[in-house]
Amino acid sequence: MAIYDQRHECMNREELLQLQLERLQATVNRCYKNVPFYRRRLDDLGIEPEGLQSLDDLRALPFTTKEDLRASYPYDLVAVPLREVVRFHLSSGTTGAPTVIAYTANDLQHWTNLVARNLAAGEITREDVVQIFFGYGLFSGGFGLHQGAEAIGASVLPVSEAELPQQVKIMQDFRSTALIGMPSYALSIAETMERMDVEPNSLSLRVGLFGAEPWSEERRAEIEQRLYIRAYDIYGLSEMGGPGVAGECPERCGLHLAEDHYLIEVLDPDSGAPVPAGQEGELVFTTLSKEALPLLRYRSGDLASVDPSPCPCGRTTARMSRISRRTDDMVIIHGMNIFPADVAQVLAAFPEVSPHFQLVVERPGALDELNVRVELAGLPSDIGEKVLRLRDDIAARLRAELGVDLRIILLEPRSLSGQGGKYPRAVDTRNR
Ligand code: DLL
Repeated sequence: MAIYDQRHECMNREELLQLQLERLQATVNRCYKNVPFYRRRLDDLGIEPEGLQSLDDLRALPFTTKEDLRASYPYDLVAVPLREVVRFHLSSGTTGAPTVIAYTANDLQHWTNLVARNLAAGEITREDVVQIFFGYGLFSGGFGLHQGAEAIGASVLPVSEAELPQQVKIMQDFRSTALIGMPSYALSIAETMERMDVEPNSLSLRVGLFGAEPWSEERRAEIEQRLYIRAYDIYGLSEMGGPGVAGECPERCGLHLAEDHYLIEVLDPDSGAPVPAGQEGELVFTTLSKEALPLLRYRSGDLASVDPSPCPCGRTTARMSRISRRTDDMVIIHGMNIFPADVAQVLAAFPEVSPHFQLVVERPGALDELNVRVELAGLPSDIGEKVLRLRDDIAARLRAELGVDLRIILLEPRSLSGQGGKYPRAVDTRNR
């Protein structure tokens, strides 16, 4: 099976560590020189970039958080003059406080190559007809995978988020061999095919690369059985440029991390101390090659373990496990990342409801659904009419703010808060 970038994916580990150190030094220098936010942070800690002499010195550097990125919207963390920036994407978060990703021409080139590595590891070749149903737009998924697939030389169909029957028709007409998108969407396509009486073996599908939301081995098995493909996991996050951070190889024993472009720490989310090798912790990323948006020790909120042992496929890069869960209550639905804090902000404008609510994500049929269970502050006297109007008002405001469809379920006063406030802010039943 082809390895896209043999030199970097199969590097001797000592050579890799040396490359990481050199790139880390350059990155910290760039941050210090060009980003006032980082200069202040490093000055406050008395850290001089020249003092960074080993990879262990990374631990003295400050963390960067999602809040830091939001606070710097739109350009405050950009480390190059704007004329050097050739592309922006926005995180798929809410409309209220998005985070910006900026790319120079070199950043785009690296990004393309990293995604191409994942595609080659997932068996995609220039013979493939690749149907991409990630969204093309501010979300990094569509463009990111598109560029990588073109670099491989595959024939690319940028179908984006078309209606499901159209996806099926294109699969038939163009004999798509590879599907790329969100795993939940792949299952929706499978269900649509069944409804349209299209047999998977009448198609040419062979392989699929899926990511951008949590999924499980059970979900993988279901996708493989219903679409007659081999399914691979790909991982990334906007703050690191989008997809291309890690991807599975045919051994499917973890996702190979692009360690020559990202320095990965696995830390205890509470203490911030490294966890023992092989144990689960929060993935914390430092960019090593980014020009437009270098980030130091970015707290991803994703929990996984990392295994640095060599893989039978020949790649020497460490492998991360599937993301098991997150440190916060972010839920991902239809590719949108929803934070309970943003929901709370919208609900705060409604005096009729208490601050207690719960996000429940389910998959009752073909599509994932988001239910927001909201506790009423008290019971209005003319309860029927008022409650219906309130429910519709809240739903409309949340839909506009979060950019996803959802249903509001109003609960009697104290049905959540009565439990001593000990209830999860988000419940995701999709992967159970
Ligand atoms: O989802 C980038 C991406 C696009 C990755 C296409 C893969 C394919 P964001 O919208 O910023 O970026 O969401 C990033 O999604 O922190 C994880 O919590 C979650 N996530 C991404 N890939 C996976 C995966 C893109 N394979 C957030 N498994 C991350 C589980 C994933 N969770």
